[in-house]
Amino acid sequence: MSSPLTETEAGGRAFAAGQTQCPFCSVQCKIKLEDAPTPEGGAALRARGDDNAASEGRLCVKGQQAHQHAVSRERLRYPMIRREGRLVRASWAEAMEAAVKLFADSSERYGPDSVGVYGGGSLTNETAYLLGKFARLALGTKYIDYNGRFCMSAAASAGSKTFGLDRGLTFRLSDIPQASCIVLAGTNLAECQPTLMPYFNRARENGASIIVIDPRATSTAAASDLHLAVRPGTDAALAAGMLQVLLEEGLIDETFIDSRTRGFEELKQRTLGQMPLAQTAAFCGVDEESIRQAARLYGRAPTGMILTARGVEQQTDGHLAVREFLNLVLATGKIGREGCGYGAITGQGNGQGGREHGQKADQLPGYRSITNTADRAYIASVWGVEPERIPGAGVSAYEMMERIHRKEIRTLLVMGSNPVVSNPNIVLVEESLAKLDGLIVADLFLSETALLADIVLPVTSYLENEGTLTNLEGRVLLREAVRPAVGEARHDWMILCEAAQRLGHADGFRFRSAEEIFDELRLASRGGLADYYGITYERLRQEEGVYWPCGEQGGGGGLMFEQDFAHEDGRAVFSSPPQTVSDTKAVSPAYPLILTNGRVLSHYLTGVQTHRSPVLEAREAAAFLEMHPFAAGRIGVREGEWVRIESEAGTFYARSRLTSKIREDTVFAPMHWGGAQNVNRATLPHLDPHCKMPGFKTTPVRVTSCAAAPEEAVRLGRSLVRSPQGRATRE
Ligand SMILES: Nc1nc2c(c(=O)[nH]1)N[C@H]1C(S)=C(S)[C@@H](COP(=O)(O)OP(=O)(O)OC[C@H]3O[C@@H](n4cnc5c(=O)[nH]c(N)nc54)[C@H](O)[C@@H]3O)O[C@H]1N2
Ligand SMILES: Nc1nc2c(c(=O)[nH]1)N[C@H]1C(S)=C(S)[C@@H](COP(=O)(O)OP(=O)(O)OC[C@H]3O[C@@H](n4cnc5c(=O)[nH]c(N)nc54)[C@H](O)[C@@H]3O)O[C@H]1N2
Ligand code: SF4
Ligand SMILES: [Mo]
Repeated sequence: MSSPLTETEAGGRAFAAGQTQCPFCSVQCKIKLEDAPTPEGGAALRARGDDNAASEGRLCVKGQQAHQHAVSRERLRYPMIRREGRLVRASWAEAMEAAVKLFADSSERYGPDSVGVYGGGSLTNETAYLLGKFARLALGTKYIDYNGRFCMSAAASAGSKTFGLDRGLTFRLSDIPQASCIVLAGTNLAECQPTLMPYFNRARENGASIIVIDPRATSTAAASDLHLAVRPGTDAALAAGMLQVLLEEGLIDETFIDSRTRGFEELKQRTLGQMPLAQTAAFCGVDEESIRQAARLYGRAPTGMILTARGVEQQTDGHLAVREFLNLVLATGKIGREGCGYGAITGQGNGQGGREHGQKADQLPGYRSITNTADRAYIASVWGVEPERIPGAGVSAYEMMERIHRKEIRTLLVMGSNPVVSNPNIVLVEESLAKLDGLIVADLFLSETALLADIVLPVTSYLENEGTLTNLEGRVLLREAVRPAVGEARHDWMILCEAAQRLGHADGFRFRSAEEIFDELRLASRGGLADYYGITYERLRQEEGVYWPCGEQGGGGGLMFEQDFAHEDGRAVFSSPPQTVSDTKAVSPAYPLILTNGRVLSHYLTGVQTHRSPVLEAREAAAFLEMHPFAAGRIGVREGEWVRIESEAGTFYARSRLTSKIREDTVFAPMHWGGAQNVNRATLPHLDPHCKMPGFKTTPVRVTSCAAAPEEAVRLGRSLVRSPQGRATRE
């Protein structure tokens, strides 16, 4: 097996300057990395945007600084094993032997399903594919899921049910300027995919109206024509209200509905019996006229797009809320032609590819289903095993934590995620991880989760690891390595191959390069919904990425559903669920405010990477709580002081930030901090029944000033809570 070049082999310094790709969000901006002399005569790295079809040469502040974490001294350089309570240096042979022993012992004593695997959307397609294969064949467990459950599951399940297929954007980025009306619901593009903003600005210059639906007047809303400051968790009702207006005012496309869809009559009946628009408006906390105006702008526009992101989707009714927006797309026939379509704005760098090739509990490569007999038989034939060898469906990411809590899962491998910060209901998750017989974490850093591990495996970063990633528009991109591995770090896929061999499953895991894995993935995805068969490394090197589906016949066009949808009869499906208001969202005298959460420009997810970049960390160094000055005034909270935020699930701390850009009944915290500043200490474990997405974005809370004891908050913010077994802690 080939191994990555070590620093010594490469002369202890960088390879020649090269082209890479930002490790953060789903745009996957291309980067030219250069050695640049510093004024002091030293050498540093400089990142410049590299021209390409998606980002058009732009980079945001995170992309400009991404290499800072990759070259950080805090990178893990060697494996570690916990001995007498402390993580100490070990050789790869020792660490792998110990990891495999944990898997094997667990499996022997409690059965193969006592081992769990937890992946992530930053992993390359090759690693994500191999992780699924590793779980099913080498470990023989049904329990695998990944952090994308918290990210894409609502939109993905809604897209699959409505169109028969889920690909983030159903159009090309370059189509955006052609749209005459764009609805941005629960997305803060300006901070989360900043390099895409020029596409929307161009649409506006062409006369498009932009409608933003968000409880906060975000920087995205600042660039809009109409902002609906919706009460968190009420988007489904809002979209249903917009449909009511479209029907009342005859702004629907009957030809499209007749020829290309199913289920409109039921939806029409539901809508007739729906609550009056004034009541919807009151429920959503916006005025009736704005709902009418939004519906008219979208309905009357000759072309239009609707995009949703986590604000709409991370709800206990996220699946249905997205489907209500999709009803609008279908009812107006705004899909399958230029300037039209729906987009679920994928989040992570490989949030798209990471959800296609088998690291999801119910999924096999190529978007195949693990419960479908033909799909199982096909993948079994590619893997050279009997279909019975492939276990059945497992459970979602948070449900794995519950099973760990119940001691059904005893050993867990985490690759590319920091679940002890990113899951909802962290109090339970901490207890769960402390109960494990074995926790093995493969990461770049000692993340909050790695700190709890029994075995820590150092992996290569985006600068060092070659592979493909699929961006938010379904464009597969090849990211080549530009630097040697740091210390003894290994590629994720190599770790999986070696573990499989040590578990006695060398067959099927004898890969010598990422490209060899990709070639097997191509075959495994062949004929599936996400078909990569026609994509090769050679093609990816020559073209600026290739769109899937791309089968034997080529394909690879970016605009979807021009003729047919992906359901067997070629039609898209309306949904008409009865209107319900989930009581988990209700505030009460004890918890009178609604806590929502999200992102800021300079940090990425749980912050493991961006907190290690000095430039990014300098921009935001602590969690904050955005609050309306009136709400703050009522409870005596002053600007900049520490506040305690409590829900039924738990408590976290943040510094208050007073702003009239947020609804009075809502507070907002970023998700980028762990420890006592982790917003997920307060989020609740309620899951959407359709897709198991947690209701991250709507939690009833109370806020109190803790000006009297700010040290408590600061101290807790910097250290992790010691677990019952005295596992690890960060000093
Ligand atoms: N800078 C930065 N960029 C990122 C990331 C990051 O961590 N940092 N993460 C990446 C990832 S993985 C993802 S998933 C994406 C996320 O991208 P987004 O979904 O755009 O990000 P969020 O900030 O989580 O949420 C978006 C907006 O939803 C609003 N919101 C909250 N509750 C509601 C609601 O009930 N209804 C509506 N309509 N809106 C609501 C919030 O106020 C927020 O402005 O970003 C990607 N890009
Ligand atoms: N309250 C609240 N919670 C949320 C959200 C929210 O909006 N609100 N958003 C949710 C969403 S959308 C997401 S995507 C999740 C993300 O949640 P996490 O999965 O916890 O996100 P990251 O912080 O990206 O953690 C990734 C870890 O993998 C490591 N890593 C990076 N690249 C690699 C690699 O190539 N290989 C390996 N082995 N490791 C690597 C990083 O160092 C880091 O420790 O959080 C979810 N949690
Ligand atoms: S974070 Fe996203 S928008 Fe910013 S440079 Fe990276 S890929 Fe591009
Ligand atoms: Mo995400």
